Amino acid sequence: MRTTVGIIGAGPAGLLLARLLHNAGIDSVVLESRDRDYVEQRQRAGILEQGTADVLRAAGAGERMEREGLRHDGIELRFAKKRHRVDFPALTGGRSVTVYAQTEVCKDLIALQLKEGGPLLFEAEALAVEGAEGEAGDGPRVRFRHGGVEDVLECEYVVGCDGFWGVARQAIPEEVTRVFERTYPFGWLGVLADVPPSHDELVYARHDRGFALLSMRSPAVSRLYLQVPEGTDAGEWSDDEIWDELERRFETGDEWTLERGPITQKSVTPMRSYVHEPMRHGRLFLAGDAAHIVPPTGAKGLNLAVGDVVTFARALTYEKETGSAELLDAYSATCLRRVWQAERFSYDMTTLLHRAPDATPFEDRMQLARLERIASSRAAETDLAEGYTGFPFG
Ligand code: RFL
Ligand code: PHB
Repeated sequence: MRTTVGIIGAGPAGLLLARLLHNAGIDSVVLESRDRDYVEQRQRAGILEQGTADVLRAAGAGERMEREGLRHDGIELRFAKKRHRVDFPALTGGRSVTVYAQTEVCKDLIALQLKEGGPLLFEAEALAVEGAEGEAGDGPRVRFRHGGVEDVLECEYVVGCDGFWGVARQAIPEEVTRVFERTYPFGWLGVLADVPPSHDELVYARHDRGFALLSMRSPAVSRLYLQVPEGTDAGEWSDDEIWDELERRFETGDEWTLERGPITQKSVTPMRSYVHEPMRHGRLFLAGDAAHIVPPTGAKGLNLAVGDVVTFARALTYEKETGSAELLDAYSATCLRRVWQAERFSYDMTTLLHRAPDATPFEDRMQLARLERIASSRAAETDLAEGYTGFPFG
């Protein structure tokens, strides 16, 4: 098999990249290790930055998002029983975000790819990327296994969109790699519940017992998260215990109440910050979670993946049109500027709202002071709103 761009992974990064390249007249093959159902059902992100929604629309993949996505003009911060709304359009010159689940983005992109794009192979596991440093013609290659048979995909370029546990990154020699990493001593217990969300915007709550988040998948389905100790097993929590704890952490001084409903899914996500530099080695490029991870508190992961593949598609289109590799050569540096801003934002949001197991009373007061600052200073609030609605693509 031979193609211009070999794409490993059919998460949002790989699927959107295939779509962008197709629209630019560049062929690609997508290899995905899991089956279609798994990829379409995996519960993850829920918030699209305005720039991400614009990209999906421009790529011809925004039709259902337009109909079913929910435009959100703000979030609520909850702390010390108080509620503070951050008004995005007022603070950012009109920007907002869209609540539209990653599962739905993937479903839409898969349907388009199968209808009019290049090959998308499910249950095709990439085993290794070889020859990344070679010239076109003698590299790079992806060795993969599909239907029990090993095969080779010959490419001009390979883009590793294979997430944090993928194989693409391993093809970059250690001598040229720098890894920046931080883990957190807590995770998120996430639940999906068949009950209308108890607030019409997302609620981020800081509480002495730990962080809680109220989000949603639709007007009828709530998505809720609780900070739990690192290593917690979701099975340790009964449904009643989850609702009781959510209720405590979302407490307010007014009449607000949390509606309960049947919990249909429960899982724990660990939290990590991670950046792999550089994001390119020869003809191998990394995009999305394959290159960087953020803790989910700022809702940045999916949006960063979109920024990377937009940058790559533009750079390759430029090379095809002009013969100049200038933008491809700038790929890693261009993406990393935005990546580090999102890392900073996600780190700030995480440390602002979570209670570390060894937090001191001084640190508790610092968190409350930071929150009070956001609630009382337009400058501090604008900084949050700009970060949340998204940093510009490079
Ligand atoms: P993905 O989605 O992990 O996709 C990688 C794909 O590669 C496949 N793969 C391979 N295929 C072939 N051969 C191999 N050897 C392979 N190895 C792996 C995998 O099966 C998979 O299909 O990475 P991608 O495309 O970079 O997308 C990144 C996003 O999925 C991720 O950043 C977000 O989900 C993070 N995230 C959030 N991001 C947001 O922007 N907003 C949010 O609100 C948000 N909330 C979240 C989140 C992530 C969460 N979890 C579970 C980590 C909430 C949670 C709870
Ligand atoms: C979600 O709806 O899954 C979600 C929303 C906001 C976040 C993280 C996750 O910050």
